Amino acid sequence: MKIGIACYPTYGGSGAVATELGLQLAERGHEVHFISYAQPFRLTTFRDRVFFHEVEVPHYPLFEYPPYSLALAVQVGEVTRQHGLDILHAHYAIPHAAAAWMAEQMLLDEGIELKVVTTLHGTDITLVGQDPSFWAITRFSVERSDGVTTVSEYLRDETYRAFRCRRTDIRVIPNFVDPAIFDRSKYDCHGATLAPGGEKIVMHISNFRKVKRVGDVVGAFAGIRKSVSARLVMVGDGPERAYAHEEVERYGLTDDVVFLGKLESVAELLSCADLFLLPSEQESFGLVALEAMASGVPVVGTSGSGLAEVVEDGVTGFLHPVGDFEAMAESGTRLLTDPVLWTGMSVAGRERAVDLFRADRVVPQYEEFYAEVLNS
Ligand code: GMT
Repeated sequence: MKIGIACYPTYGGSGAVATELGLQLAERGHEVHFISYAQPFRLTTFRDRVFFHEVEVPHYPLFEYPPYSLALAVQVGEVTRQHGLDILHAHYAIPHAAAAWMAEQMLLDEGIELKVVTTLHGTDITLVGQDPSFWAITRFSVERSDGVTTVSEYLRDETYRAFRCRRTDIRVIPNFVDPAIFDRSKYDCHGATLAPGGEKIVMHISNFRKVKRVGDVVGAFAGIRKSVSARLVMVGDGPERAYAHEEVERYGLTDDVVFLGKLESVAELLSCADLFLLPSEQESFGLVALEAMASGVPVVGTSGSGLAEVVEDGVTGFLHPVGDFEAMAESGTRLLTDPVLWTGMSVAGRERAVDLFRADRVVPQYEEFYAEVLNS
């Protein structure tokens, strides 16, 4: 198949999933065309059958808000005409699904049929899409997609609830991981640098948005630190980073916490971790928790959203209600002080990641879905 992928190129779950999916599809013999305003950050080297098409938005004094969605729709049309795309896979509804619909309509006028598959990732449905400025267009573009997937059952149900989508039959296809990359035995751990005194390494990786509740990461770590010699490694950056620093100072933990900023070497870093904390308000899936599990790192996080479909509570980690960082501290302390419990959860996490979420189990589900949509 010839597949176009419209996605965000930046750090963040949807861009990472879109890029990894495209690369996996190319390895399986498909021709893949990424369409975005910059080269996707995980697309670093030349790959056979993989192409990148940049969307350029001209600057014009009248444009206080440059119309990216229009330029994207035009570029999707252009790539379809030039390369004969069969499918355009839009990742994250806003604005990709709407731009894809515009491109589809323009092409139809020329007698060219392009099918659109939209994958909803999370905040496009649970936060941004529900803003009154975007609700109607999100609902419209979801309903007008030829096929729609969500990364969890939680997100599918949330889409039906929040958007009252009646015409749409949503398929759940979970996120995936490459177990050969997320494998702690593969890397020389930087533990000696991150925790020079041999302390346990507690890790958090995110885009530091409000929904991640980085204050609870620090709160849970403060609880763990009372009885465990440990260091907190914070990876990523975003609007709540300054608040996280303030919390670290407030707890008097400045010497025990290191902020590494944005780094791409997530697999390498996870290979040093003893515990992963993800206390988010909600996660439609929690890709980074899956990557931690594949790396043999038990996860302590929140119940009540898609994370519960990834982390098996009591088996591969512990889940607690949102905001209960004291319970998270207790679970984290248990894990870090009981080697038998830790090993059991580390092994179970790796097994669950490989059995249920390995790339070569999940990617064929997209191929089957594309085929269904093309034949519909
Ligand atoms: O908030 C983020 O972490 C970024 C966001 C995105 O779309 O870039 O992530 C969402 O998509 C990821 C990939 O499908 C999921 O693993 C995350 O759970 C989801 N984030 C939230 O639901 C908050």
